[in-house]
Amino acid sequence: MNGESGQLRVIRGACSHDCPDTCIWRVSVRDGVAVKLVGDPDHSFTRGALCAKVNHYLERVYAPERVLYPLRRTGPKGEGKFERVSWDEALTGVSNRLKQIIDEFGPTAVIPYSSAGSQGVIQLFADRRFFTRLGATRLERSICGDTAGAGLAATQGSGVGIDPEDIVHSRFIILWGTNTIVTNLHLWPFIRRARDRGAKVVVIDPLKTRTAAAADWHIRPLPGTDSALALGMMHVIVSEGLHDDDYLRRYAVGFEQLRARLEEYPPHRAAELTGVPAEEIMRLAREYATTKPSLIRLLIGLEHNRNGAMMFRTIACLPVLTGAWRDRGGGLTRSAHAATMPALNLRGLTRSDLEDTSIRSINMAQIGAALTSPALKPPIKAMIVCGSNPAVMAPNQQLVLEGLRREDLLLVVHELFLTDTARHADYVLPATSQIEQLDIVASWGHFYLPLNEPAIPPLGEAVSNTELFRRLSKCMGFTDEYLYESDEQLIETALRTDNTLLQGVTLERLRKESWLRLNLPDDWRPFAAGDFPTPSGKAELYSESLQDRGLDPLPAHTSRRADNSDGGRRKTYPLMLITGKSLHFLNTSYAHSSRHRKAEGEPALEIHPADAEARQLKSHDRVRVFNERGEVTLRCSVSDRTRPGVVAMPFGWWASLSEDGRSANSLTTDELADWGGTGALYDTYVEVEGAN
Ligand SMILES: Nc1nc2c(c(=O)[nH]1)N[C@H]1C(S)=C(S)[C@@H](COP(=O)(O)OP(=O)(O)OC[C@H]3O[C@@H](n4cnc5c(=O)[nH]c(N)nc54)[C@H](O)[C@@H]3O)O[C@H]1N2
Ligand SMILES: Nc1nc2c(c(=O)[nH]1)N[C@H]1C(S)=C(S)[C@@H](COP(=O)(O)OP(=O)(O)OC[C@H]3O[C@@H](n4cnc5c(=O)[nH]c(N)nc54)[C@H](O)[C@@H]3O)O[C@H]1N2
Ligand SMILES: [Mo]
Repeated sequence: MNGESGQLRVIRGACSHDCPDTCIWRVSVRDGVAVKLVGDPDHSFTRGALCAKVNHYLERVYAPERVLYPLRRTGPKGEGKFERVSWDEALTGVSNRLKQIIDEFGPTAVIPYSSAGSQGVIQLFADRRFFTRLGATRLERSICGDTAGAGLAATQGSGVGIDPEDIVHSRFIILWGTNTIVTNLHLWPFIRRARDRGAKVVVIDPLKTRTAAAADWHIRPLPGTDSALALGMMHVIVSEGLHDDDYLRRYAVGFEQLRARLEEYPPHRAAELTGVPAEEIMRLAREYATTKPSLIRLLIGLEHNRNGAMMFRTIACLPVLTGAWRDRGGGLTRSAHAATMPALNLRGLTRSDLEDTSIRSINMAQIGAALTSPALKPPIKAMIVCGSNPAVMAPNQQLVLEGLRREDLLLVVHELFLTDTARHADYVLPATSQIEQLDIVASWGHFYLPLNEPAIPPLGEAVSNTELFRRLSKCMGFTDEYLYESDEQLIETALRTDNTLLQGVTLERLRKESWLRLNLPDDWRPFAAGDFPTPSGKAELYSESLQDRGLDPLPAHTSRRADNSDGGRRKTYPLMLITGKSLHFLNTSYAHSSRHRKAEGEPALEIHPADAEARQLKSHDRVRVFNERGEVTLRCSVSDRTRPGVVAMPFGWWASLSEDGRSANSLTTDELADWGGTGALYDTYVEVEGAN
């Protein structure tokens, strides 16, 4: 890998962070040391620019605090005291404990906990074969995207939308519950190009985010009321005859039933439910239906609600009603994964054919309850974490920490840094960064597939996720060949598919060309002529499958927030709390780095002047934010960045580095959304008072 001494070599790769943009990069290496990492200027999506985080990626790689050797705990759980041990000692220690636990409680006393720390295809799924072989409790990894996808699928059969780059053809763009400039930065130049050609950009978000501030029009519904907003729009569209009769007749079912349902949502009722004036709803409906092409861009924000799936399902009816799918740049777009993931041979990669689906599964948003519940039989006695930081990212944080502090729990964490989760581990095992490992990265924000070649050898004794599970398999004495496939073999397996999207895409070709555009026609309109992969083959405005599952077959406003029907919580804790993503962090990653913390500034509770006044609070006051799950103390910032009844604080700050050892997720609920399995994190109520 090292070239001749002193020679500069450029190695191509791609970011593996859990972000839609999947930037393609070039790493300059001299004598085995990466000296520069820049965005690939030849890539039409990345265009040579990275982001506020990855601009400093080499600082992350070479950070003095990186975990480079296996560590064994020496102090109480959570204290973060460790001694260096050899890989042999660590693996023997882990496998001996695992074997004892399995002997006593059976393999389901073991649970994996992994998420998209690396979303490279082989690293992301690296743990699946091992835990299937073990027969461990299955983890429902649905914290991000599953409810959004399931909601869209109820209407259109899948989460597929148009190529995000086609947004340049759009003339009316709704960024609905997504903060593009912060979370999906590389899409913004495409939106700007559309705007230069006359497009109007609308943001629908309770908060005045950076994106909302940069838009032409900001609409601010109460959180969780977006179904009512969409139904109000549909009422106007249908009553004014702005719908596409021909498209509906050919490609949709249930228009008559929907029309009847819309009677319940005249603009004045939608206004009452959403807090958006009726005139604004009417204007939005008319402009949306009459400006073509019109596009709705969704991402994640909306799904973290108890009615998250229903909101996606309802919004997906809009482009069907107006026939927006007919136009290039029209329709809806959310996650490219909806098309690319089914194209990959994930069954072969994960060996899901070997999975015993009768084994219990636990939702990752409810890991706190799982680790602390006395009723769970067998209890969870071992958890192996890889590519996730549940101590900070999972809701109901105090319960999660209580679980992680259990002395009888074997906790193994494979990490680059001593995160809050790793601090509780019995063994911390060192993980490679993206420039030290091989992978292909399937993006959820565009349709290019990059190969990431390792640019430098692993630092210290770090190993990739795939290598970790090969080592664990060996020390458990497993002899099955499929547990020992090399990274190259795993990539080849993932690409072994007949799917047209991946036709001609091979590891060999990727090695030559570095990244490939997937085989989509230049002008790709997935639902221009129907072809919805629903049971009826049409867009389902009325869904029999939802009805069969005991759910409302029609779009509806199902939020319980606006009234007191959910146990009166609203009375005790009257403010809704949103805890969204931060510009300088990537979820909880980078939140320990002083550069990024400084850039992010001290975290603050955003509160509207009316709510602040009622509590005699002013900007910079220290406040206590609390509910039945916990409390967080921080400064407040009084402004109209939020709306009355809604407060916001950033997610991502580590509890161990926060006042009182608590951060945003100490307050969030671990209830799940209506369907799809995602945590309803943003469906959280709090009260705020001055703190001394
Ligand atoms: N810089 C940065 N980029 C990231 C990430 C990061 O941590 N930092 N994380 C990555 C990940 S994993 C993801 S999933 C994506 C998420 O990307 P986004 O979905 O864009 O981000 P969120 O912050 O979760 O939510 C977006 C917006 O939804 C709004 N929102 C919340 N509830 C409602 C509601 O009921 N109605 C409406 N209309 N709006 C609502 C919030 O106010 C917020 O501004 O970002 C990715 N990109
Ligand atoms: N309150 C609140 N909570 C949220 C959200 C929110 O908006 N608000 N968002 C939710 C969403 S959408 C998501 S996706 C989750 C994200 O939650 P997580 O998926 O847990 O993401 P991170 O918190 O960044 O943790 C990823 C960890 O993986 C490590 N890592 C990175 N690369 C590798 C690797 O190659 N190998 C290994 N072994 N480790 C690696 C990183 O150092 C990091 O500590 O959080 C969810 N939680
Ligand atoms: Mo996410």
